[in-house]
Amino acid sequence: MPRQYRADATFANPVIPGFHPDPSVCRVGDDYYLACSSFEYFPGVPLFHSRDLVHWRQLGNVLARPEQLRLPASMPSSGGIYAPTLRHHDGRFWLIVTNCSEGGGNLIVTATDPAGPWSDPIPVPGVPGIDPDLAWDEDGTCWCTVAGVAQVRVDPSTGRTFGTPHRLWSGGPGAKAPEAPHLYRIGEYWYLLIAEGGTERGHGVSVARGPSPDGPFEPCPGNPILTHRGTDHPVQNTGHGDLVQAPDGTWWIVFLGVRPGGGTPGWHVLGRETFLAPVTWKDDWPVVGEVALEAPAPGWPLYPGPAEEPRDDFDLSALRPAWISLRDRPAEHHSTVERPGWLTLRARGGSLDEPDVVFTGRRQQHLRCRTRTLADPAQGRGGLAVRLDERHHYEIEASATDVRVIARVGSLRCVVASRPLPEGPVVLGVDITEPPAQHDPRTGPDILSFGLQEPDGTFTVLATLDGRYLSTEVAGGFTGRVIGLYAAEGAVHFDWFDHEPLAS
Ligand code: 6LW
Repeated sequence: MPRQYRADATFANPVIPGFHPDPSVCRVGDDYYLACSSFEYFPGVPLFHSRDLVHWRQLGNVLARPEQLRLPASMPSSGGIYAPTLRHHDGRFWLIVTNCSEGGGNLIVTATDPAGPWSDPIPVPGVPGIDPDLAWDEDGTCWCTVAGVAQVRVDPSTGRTFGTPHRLWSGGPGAKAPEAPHLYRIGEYWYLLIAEGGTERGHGVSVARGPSPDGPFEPCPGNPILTHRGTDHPVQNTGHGDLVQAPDGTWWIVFLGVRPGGGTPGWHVLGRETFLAPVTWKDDWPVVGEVALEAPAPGWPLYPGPAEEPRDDFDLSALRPAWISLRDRPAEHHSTVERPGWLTLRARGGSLDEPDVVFTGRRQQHLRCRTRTLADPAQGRGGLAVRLDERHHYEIEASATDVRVIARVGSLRCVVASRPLPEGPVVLGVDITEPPAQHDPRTGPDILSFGLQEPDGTFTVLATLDGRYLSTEVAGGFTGRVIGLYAAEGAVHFDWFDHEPLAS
């Protein structure tokens, strides 16, 4: 049931929290669909649905079959799948995306139902570079525009390109990394929206317009139309946007941003998240409204968001769409049917330091949260991990004989605590909380307390670790934290996984 709109209603940003960068959005009737980057994780390209641009529910993942997405085992983190563009044209959904791993390149997939199945990929070898966009003109010609910014005509049903890519307007003088182009016909003009300044603190969105899809383009005098560079706004790195019009005629932009925490220089740990801001028009140029963590709601009814179940009981024959694994998910290593009601992870050798460890998890979506899992390590060794990449992760690991907390930061790896394990399955956990208040500009963004549940139900913390080392500012790259389960040796069974936000 739609809720009534109230004049004082607000919505919370980010609208899709956690590592969900490079959002691309389209609307079909009253329904919005949005896709994001997924990098080294499988399945790739999470796809969301909304009725109000504010509440999003994940419908599935676009690249969900091994035939659609093969990521090499040796590929380091932050390789893989970058920056999709999602469009609806001629009764079909079209998604173009770059696989940055070896042998990858740009590819197009299509579907009539965005929940899938999506087609096998159509390679587009004539389009070099990242951040491809698709736009159709009135004659049905399809234009593909990529970072740089360059453009070439393409037949999206075959991947064939016509001619060689030619350069278009590429942002303001001196700004680095013109990327994330999106091309739209709006009223009289063709608009070319791009990101510039790099995906870090200098990030922004700029726009130009012209008479036809290939220009010539004149830049907006108000560029950048969105940036938080040089401000103390709690949302930083704002850029990589995509415009969408609501059925009531209002305009909106989805874009990525980060929420740095702690002292200076600030560390963001959830990766780049998806935010929403209103857009108005002045002299036929888009003007982006305020980006607020608690923003005035749009003037239409807000729909109730999807109910967040704190517990996943692993009671389905497959993992739910929010679960992502590293590079692939072969059934012999990940199963919810081998021991029904449990997730069985079977190691293929290696620890979380390896790029292809058997690990499956969910993006950390709350700045403060609690996670627990019931693990049975009788036949192996594994546990609960908070992973930024293969060189930056903390975990609590159980074997048949002991439990230990391990920290890996850069090239340092260390067992920071250990304890013998009494017999039987064990509840492992991590609480991610506020660091103790100190007048110290070096205070980190959060602390992670790893421990286990005693037979009497109390939780014993074995080690508390500084969260800054699992941040993008320390680790580098394009992803964010993923909290999940892994097997380093043999088979480890997990009965359930509880994950819930904690009040700040
Ligand atoms: C993406 C580029 C960017 O391809 O980061 O912020 C890159 N923008 O447009 C990876 O997400």
